[in-house]
Amino acid sequence: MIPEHISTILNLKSDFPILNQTHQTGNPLTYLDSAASSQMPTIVIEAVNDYHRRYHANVHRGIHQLSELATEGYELARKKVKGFINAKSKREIIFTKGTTEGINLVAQSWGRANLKEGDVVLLSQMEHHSNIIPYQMLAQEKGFTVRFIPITATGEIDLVVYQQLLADNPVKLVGVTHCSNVLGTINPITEMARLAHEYGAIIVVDGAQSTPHMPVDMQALDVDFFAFSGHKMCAPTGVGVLYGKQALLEAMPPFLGGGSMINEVTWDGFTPAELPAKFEAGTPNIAQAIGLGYAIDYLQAIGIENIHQHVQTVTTYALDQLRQVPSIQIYGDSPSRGGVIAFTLGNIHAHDLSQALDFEGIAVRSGHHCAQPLHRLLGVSATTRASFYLYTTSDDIDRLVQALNKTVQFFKG
Ligand code: 7TS
Repeated sequence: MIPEHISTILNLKSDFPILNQTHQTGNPLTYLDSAASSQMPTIVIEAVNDYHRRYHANVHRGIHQLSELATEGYELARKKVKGFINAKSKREIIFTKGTTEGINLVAQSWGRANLKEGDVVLLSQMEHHSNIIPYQMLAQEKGFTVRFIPITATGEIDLVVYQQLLADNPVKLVGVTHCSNVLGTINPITEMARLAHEYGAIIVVDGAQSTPHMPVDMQALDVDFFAFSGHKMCAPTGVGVLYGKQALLEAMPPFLGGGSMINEVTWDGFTPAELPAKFEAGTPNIAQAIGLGYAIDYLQAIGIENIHQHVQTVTTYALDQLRQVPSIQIYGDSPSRGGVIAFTLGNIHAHDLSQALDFEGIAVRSGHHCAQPLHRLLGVSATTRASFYLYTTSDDIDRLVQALNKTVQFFKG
């Protein structure tokens, strides 16, 4: 069972209005799809509403009261992000639409300026499509090679082979996820960054699944770029962050062109604005960024270490319980793992399984989870994934396990 003190610290369902409703089946809603999108606490929903009701206006443009309030709110959110990830400066915090846009920004800006034929971009076999395709797209144009670091039988990055690949190839960029959205593996980023730098490469980290769950400290990790999404950490969709070391961002060309990202424009050309405006062309997602700031307040009030501990405990409990379900196969067995568990159940198709779970009021995700090459490597076309967050309780896990047992019986009969 989950130790009493943990479930008492994080008994947070009442903060999340969406979780306090009944599923159309009449069962309680059991939300186990937080790795896709987490839910928002009242404080975030209210903050976004408050912006819409009281100070909706464009930022960095007007000298009227509403615009100034909106600018203050937006820039305060940037300050909160800076503190949350321990960046050195607010200039290193670029608001994006999400992780996908952040990685595309790095590929299209840093990559376009620095990668050429003969170079190697080194990714891992457990990457989400958003950390593969931006480099494949650019490679088609520039002629560099994309290689993949293999993973071990337990679903971990093979550090020996990683070092070998760095030594044997002209690697310019390492792109790796901090936490796999399928296997749950938490990768040793500090060590990987140290090795990348030793061999003269930069490292770009996909923090979509780690930032909501554990302390991410840019100084301790010493990574060059780090991207994450608001909607997986109690904030709305449509906002994310790209952190980049200031010197790198300063040397990079803009990604998108338009309003706000310039110093001066003439018929003949333009000069880009200072950071971070250089990378924030057009009207940003203001309400969403303000919501992200409040989500950070909420996570910090609970304590990111407490959240990490809670999710670890829930995940360990879930693994113990799930392993007892007949014919289950769980993918990923790293001792260092986050709150996602992907599995198959005999030869029941993943989509049928999630449909059966939905009939019980349980929300999980089925499919390849935007990691098709990884699924091919695992020898399956689809898995079912349960994922947990700060509001997940042992009751949620018990309902999942009960429903899985029922499904096994149903398909047997
Ligand atoms: N990287 C990882 C590791 C992810 O899990 C996701 C989203 C992304 C990048 C992309 O984030 P976005 O906010 O730009 O879309 N992953 C998932 C998932 O696992 N299920 O739905 C979305």
